Amino acid sequence: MALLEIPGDLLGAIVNSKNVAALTGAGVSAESGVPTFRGKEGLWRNFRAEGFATPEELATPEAFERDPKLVWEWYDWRRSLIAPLKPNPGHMSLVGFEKRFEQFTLVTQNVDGLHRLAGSADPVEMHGNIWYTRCVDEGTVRENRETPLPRLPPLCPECGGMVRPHIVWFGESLQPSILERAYKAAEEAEVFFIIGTSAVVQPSASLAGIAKNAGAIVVEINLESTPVTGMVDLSLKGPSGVILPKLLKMIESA
Ligand code: BV8
Repeated sequence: MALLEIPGDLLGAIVNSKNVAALTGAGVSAESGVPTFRGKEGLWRNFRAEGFATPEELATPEAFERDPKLVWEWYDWRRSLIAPLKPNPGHMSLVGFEKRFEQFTLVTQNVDGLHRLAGSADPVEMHGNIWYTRCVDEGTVRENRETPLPRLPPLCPECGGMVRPHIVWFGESLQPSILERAYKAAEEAEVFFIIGTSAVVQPSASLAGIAKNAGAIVVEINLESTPVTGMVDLSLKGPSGVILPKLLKMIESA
């Protein structure tokens, strides 16, 4: 297969790295059929919810407070959409990275669970996981893969109270332990990959800059340029499901 245009010295540095990290966004799941957020056929556009100017407003605690059933309808719709989908070669290649590099940390903004399904051992799920619910009163987190959900909003099997998606909404802080793992990975990486993300959501988008400032080689894989493209050492334009397998092959055969 035709390989990628990577300067020899950069490829050498990647091959010889011991500590590598990657941040993924919705673009990595796009080739599995999961709609991205901000693309033309993005999730934000395709869910018409009266009373909400943009679906992005749905991903907030205020929306849930105001209309938990509507917010759950959006998540139930997305869960049913994602349930039959499978990891793509991009997800599988990142499992290959995990096996190839001595220390590899996968940080993801994606909530679809496809990295785990592909076999990634312990992805840092910055924004939570759509297959988990959290009891609003007790805080208990449970896995729930029912699609469609029998009742909206679903109730806690323990206390009968309401449960919410175990997802980080806009305006909500990320779990400190999750943030710590992500910052540590960015600070310690010799090579930091930023793959399939529009790099606009904080604090995830700041990880590439943290890695760069700590001396890492930063590599972006995306269909288009993003706010971080200007500062990366290498920008590989194209679908991650095509580029990542080629990159892994080059690294393994170097
Ligand atoms: C927080 C959950 C502290 C819902 C999501 C500075 C500091 C702190 C906060 C902020 C700040 N500035 C702004 C904020 C507020 C906010 C924020 O970042 N707003 C943005 C919009 C400006 N951040 C927060 O609120 C965060 N909380 O910081 O806590 C705090 C506390 C209180 C008050 C203030 C601060 C919480 C952020 C979490 C939000 N939750 N989702 C849900 O998912 O159901 S974010 C949402 O966007 C998704 O989770 C998604 O993961 C994330 C990022 O989107 P992408 O993954 O990048 O997807 P997108 O569609 O945008 O782009 C796809 C990309 O892939 C494109 O570039 C495309 O070209 C590319 N692509 C497509 N196909 C392919 C491909 N690439 C390769 N191959 C392909 N085949």
